[in-house]
Amino acid sequence: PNVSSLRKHSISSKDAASPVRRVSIEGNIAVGKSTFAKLLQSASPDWEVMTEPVSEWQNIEGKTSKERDSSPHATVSNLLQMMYQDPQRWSYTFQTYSCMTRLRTQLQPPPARLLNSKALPVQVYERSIYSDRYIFALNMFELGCINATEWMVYQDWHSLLVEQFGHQVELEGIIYLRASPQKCMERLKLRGRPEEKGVQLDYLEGLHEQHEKWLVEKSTEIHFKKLKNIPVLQLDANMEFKSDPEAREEFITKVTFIRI
Ligand code: TTP
Repeated sequence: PNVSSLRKHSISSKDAASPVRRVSIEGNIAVGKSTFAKLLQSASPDWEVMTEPVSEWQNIEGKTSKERDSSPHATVSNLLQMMYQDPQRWSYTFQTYSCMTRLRTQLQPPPARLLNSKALPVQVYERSIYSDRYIFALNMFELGCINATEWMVYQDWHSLLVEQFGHQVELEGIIYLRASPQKCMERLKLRGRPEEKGVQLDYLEGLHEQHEKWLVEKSTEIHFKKLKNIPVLQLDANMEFKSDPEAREEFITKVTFIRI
């Protein structure tokens, strides 16, 4: 199927269980997923982006929102920074939290504007609960930053979450923004997120390999049947699609018309 045919399909299934189609944008750190997501959103009112909850990983308050109101001095932790500073100690905790916060975000109902749309709404996710597991957590396990017991526990609860909630965040397709690790490194430096200062090229190379194995070579051992058959649209994200209008146009055209 292509995205436009997915849209046709969704006309007839508008009253079915899920009134929206969902697509996930995948790709290496700093490849430009959020830039691309904004581009899609601006290209059509029927596309709605669910952004990644990175700021929650940078500011964890050890209290519920109610408790926070009555105690403004709660400690704030930056789990993203803790993970980069001491990956052996914090990777498991980070991966638990990033997956949980993502699921919570993605489970939120689409805005009324989208549901009332006469057209065919598409929700665009920046990453998915699948890249949490098959890119990052797996990579950390292979690097020895998540130990065998933590990996077992992670996979166990992850599978349970997918079994229980997977149908509510089910994907129609994946858009893979594919760029060289060197290009991602350039963009990472340009953006200058303080927590990522110590990220080395070999870490990005490892993550690139994980994306290739999952989305191109299809050699990652995937535990969910539906995920194995999801169409993947690959886009050459080495192109400067942030600043080059032609590249942007090409991407939009491909997403709308090309088979994925
Ligand atoms: P990304 O999800 O790659 O987001 P990004 O802001 O780099 O994307 P883009 O520039 O393409 O829009 O990662 C955000 C940060 O969180 C990054 O430092 C990597 C880290 N991270 C992990 O370590 N483990 C994870 O499971 C995830 C999802 C992110």
